[in-house]
Amino acid sequence: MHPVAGHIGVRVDTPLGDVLTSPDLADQVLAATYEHHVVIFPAANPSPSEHLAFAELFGEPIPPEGQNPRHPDHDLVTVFDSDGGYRADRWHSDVTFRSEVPGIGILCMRTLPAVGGDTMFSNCTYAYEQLSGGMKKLLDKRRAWHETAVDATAEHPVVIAHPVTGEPALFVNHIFTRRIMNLPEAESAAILPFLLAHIARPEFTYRHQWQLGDIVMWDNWSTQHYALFDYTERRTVDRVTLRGQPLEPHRL
Ligand SMILES: O=C(O)CCC(=O)C(=O)O
Ligand SMILES: [Fe+2]
Repeated sequence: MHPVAGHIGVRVDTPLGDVLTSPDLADQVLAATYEHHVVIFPAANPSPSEHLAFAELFGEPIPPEGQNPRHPDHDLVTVFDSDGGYRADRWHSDVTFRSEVPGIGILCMRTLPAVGGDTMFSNCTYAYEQLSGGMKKLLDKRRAWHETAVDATAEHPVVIAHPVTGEPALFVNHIFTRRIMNLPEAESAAILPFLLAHIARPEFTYRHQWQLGDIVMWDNWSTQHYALFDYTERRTVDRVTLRGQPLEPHRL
């Protein structure tokens, strides 16, 4: 495994087919996902069935949210197509507007613009670690309200304890988090933008420049991502998302 940035991400050169047939390798990939937050298989180029089979090594794929288009042959594969107006160019974790937050996301690059269309990932465990003791104290026991345009809502701790590693992670994001509920509104309005800017600090991130067929797998509890919209040609990615669970607070 080769680190791709100082604080997040590893590249794996083992062929995806080997992982599909070796439970030991699959265990190592899952452990790497929790340790390094993002795992990349360059130009793996799986068929949609292989993409799904790879995801099933690590958990239970869940159907796309109602508003998202599905693969014509595979109900559990979401297709994000720039021609359909799809963009995700703000920092977020996926589906935080549900109380059960998906644990892992696995993307495959299918149609690549000649330039642009990178995706950035940020390590929200490291981002939390880098806050001052005073700020950590202020965030202790805080809860935040998450919402989508289509009116799905959920409440989560501002700092979660990762369900597998137990590590703390900052868990507020630009797309879905509306406010910190148990702070006066003016204080929430001051603190939340700071936290969102903090998570986006370049030192906490890895920027993936895609090749066709790349697989990128991320821990959706400890990271956020941002798909740059800086291209004009068509871009499509397939995503499989794994079932998660409600998130518990980190305790100082
Ligand atoms: O298009 C991308 O690179 C990432 C899109 C995204 O936000 C996602 O797949 O969850
Ligand atoms: Fe996303």
